[in-house]
Amino acid sequence: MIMTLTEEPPDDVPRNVSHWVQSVAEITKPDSVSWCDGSEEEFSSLVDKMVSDGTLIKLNERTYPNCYLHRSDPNDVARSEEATFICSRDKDDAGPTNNWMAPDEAHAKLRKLLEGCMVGRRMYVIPYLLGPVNSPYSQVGVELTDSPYVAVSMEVMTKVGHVALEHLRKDGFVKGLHSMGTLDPRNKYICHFPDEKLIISLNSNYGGNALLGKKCHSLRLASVMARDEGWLAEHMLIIGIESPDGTLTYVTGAFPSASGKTNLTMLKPPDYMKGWNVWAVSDDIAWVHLDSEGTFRATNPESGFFAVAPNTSLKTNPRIMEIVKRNTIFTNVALSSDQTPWWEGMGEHPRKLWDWQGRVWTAGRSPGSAAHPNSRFTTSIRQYSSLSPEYDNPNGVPISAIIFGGRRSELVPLVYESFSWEHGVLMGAMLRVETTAAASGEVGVLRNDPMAMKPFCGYNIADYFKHWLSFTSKRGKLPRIFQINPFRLGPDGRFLWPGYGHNLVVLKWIVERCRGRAEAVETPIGYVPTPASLKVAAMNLPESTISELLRVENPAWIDELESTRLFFESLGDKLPKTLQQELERLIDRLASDIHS
Ligand code: OXD
Ligand code: MN
Repeated sequence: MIMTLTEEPPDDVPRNVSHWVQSVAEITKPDSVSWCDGSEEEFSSLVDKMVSDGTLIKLNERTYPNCYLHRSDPNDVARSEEATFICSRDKDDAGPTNNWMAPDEAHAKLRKLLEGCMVGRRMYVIPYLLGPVNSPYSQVGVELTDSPYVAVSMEVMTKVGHVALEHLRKDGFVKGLHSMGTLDPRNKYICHFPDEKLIISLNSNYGGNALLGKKCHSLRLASVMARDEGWLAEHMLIIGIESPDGTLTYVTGAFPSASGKTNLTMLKPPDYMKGWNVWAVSDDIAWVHLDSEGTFRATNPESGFFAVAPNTSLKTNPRIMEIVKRNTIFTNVALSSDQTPWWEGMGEHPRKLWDWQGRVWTAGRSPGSAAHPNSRFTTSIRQYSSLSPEYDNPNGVPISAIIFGGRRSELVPLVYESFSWEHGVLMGAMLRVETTAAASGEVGVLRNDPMAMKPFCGYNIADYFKHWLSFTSKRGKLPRIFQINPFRLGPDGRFLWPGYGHNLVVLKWIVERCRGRAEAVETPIGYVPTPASLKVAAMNLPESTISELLRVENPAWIDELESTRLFFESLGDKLPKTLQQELERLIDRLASDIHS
């Protein structure tokens, strides 16, 4: 029985919200409408209902209390970039890296698909708040969905109910309409209407396509608002790095999907780094505003983790392994006979296993992996013991550095720092990384993913670069900019750097650069650490490995910049001149270094 869901809007619902809900219901024709209040009772009753109709499988209550497994449609397992559209009035505003559809055309097409799509279903109304309570930076959205799985996931990932309605009275809200429809991949659309602050998503039930507060609102629509209002909505983690003297240095980091952002956010310091710690503020998204003093301040719009399961283990991320053992929804992981979840990279696999589609799976005999490579867990950030006490700060945390990263088996050194903000913007703009399973499509191919925002920037990427560059003219204390690459391979095809907890050595160098303490050598691409400044003695890494990790190979960089040049050319006339000049300068530095 769903006790807390009512057919009538609660008293605190403003009329503009109830009118919109009614107008959507007239088109989609759900059997009933339920207003979500985000309470525990509501969560439990939704979960119970899904367990009884098979949408969720209850996991072992003794070892995984209050945990559930959801198996998605096998054709609906990742973000669908090919079905994602920016419906700006002007095509040029969507730019060359987005799919565009004219708003009228999109409305007409979607209207047909929406007609009666919720018949026989309940429509959930989910008012949600993104960001800290009482923060000038927070935003409200209302998602309408016919998926109870989306409803409970939104209750983990955002703040649902009264708290959102309270904020809504002060500011406007983003409208999000989602229907699983028939899950027909040929009619899948994730459409964003920046001028109407509206998202319509049809025929998918996968996280990034369906939890509209996440990529659709917090990044695609928010990036447009950020451009117009002078702030940044970024695909970035936020962490506070505590050094032994108790000082906290906050940094943000942009890495493409499934490239270790969650692991870095939850880094557990290695034994040889006593007194250091990493406090999590966000593992995926950062909203960064300039305050009246000119400090960049970052908040996390989200309230949960929606992270990739495979390769998460006690070795790679011991801190998350603690928290996914309770109150967690798993999607597309494998299941053992004692009802516990399993995925590749977790450790030895149990004798009997069902794969992510519920089929019996035997290692060495069954095809493919037991868990889907993009299987996920959804869990509340509140469960995390190293959550920064500043997570809730309505003013956010002050940012000293911005880090770019991603998988590069060659070329990019372990860490280096830009010469200036403009050079750092170039570093982000030319980010080219190996693709992962988070989006549908080929895995492991190099693609340009500027600032890790290629799939998430809601407007013309060239204008986005211009927006980044505009911060030099503001009265701001610009953060330093770095790039890191823990994924460089040696000649034997193995990772040169041990990664995971050891990445704190790299973060320490960054912190010390921010404090003007760590040494670096000037190379054509930027400041690279001296081997001594990395102080890796305790890690017993041979000196030759360290030099390999820090090596800057000029001819290979010149080749890389050729592909940057082609990428920039593909962006057309809007590419800011400053960025072009930065690129030419970098090429000149590399060329003259070769010839000197
Ligand atoms: C995510 C993604 O789910 O980036 O965070 O795809
Ligand atoms: Mn992400």
